[in-house]
Amino acid sequence: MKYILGLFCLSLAAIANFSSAQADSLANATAIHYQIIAERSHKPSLFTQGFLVKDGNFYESSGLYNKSEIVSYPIAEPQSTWAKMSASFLQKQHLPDRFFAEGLTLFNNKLYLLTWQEGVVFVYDATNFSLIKSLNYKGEGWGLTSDSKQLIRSDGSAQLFFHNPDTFAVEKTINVKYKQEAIINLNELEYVDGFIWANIWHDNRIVKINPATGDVVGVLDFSETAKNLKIKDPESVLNGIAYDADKKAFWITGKQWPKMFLVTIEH
Ligand SMILES: [Ca+2]
Repeated sequence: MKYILGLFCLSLAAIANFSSAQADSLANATAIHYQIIAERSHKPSLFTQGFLVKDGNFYESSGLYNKSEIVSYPIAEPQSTWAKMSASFLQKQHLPDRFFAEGLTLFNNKLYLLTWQEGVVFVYDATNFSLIKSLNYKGEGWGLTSDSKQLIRSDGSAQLFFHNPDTFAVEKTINVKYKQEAIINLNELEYVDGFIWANIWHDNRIVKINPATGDVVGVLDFSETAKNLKIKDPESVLNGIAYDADKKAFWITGKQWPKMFLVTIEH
């Protein structure tokens, strides 16, 4: 028992060292300065996996087996509190119980939804959330975004996969790094003005990535705001970056977070 406990402690220490090694490798990256200009409620039952904005509405996917769904709702804060927010979902679609919803993106008025380990991407009509088709892929699904030509997927590693939107075949991959050190655990994604933004799983930082090289060009540290939420569940991590083109700002939230924040980048 002692031996097993020792091994357990050792592996915990290894994990801690590994993540602090990554923390250190990003510590010297250029800090992205930002300002929180607004906040609003976020429904804490949503285990946020994909998050985006289009034409005044949020589109969000929520994970976990038996509970996975995609929803849309207006950016304008409802008069009622989040507790009544389910009434104000514009559209909602549940997944079959055996699928764990992951990253979500919009391409040609279609919503593409990854699944975690099921190897299936679902394609929905963005207007009414009806299922158009499903496609298969190999590997895990974590985050998803689009540069208007290809769909870009993360799988929890330092690699990003560029998929053909019609066939979902992988056409290109890049390795995300800062000064040659791999940046792993890339999760929710957002493509904005020629750069990919990715939040790091179990970390409160968001990296800005050059999609041509995979180089991290800046780091946005959201730790202070995340810690102020005083969330108890260790899995309720920051996960959700949605660019609001009208406001030229990012909405940032997390899994089961009670709030989301509107953030402008200072140049
Ligand atoms: Ca996103």
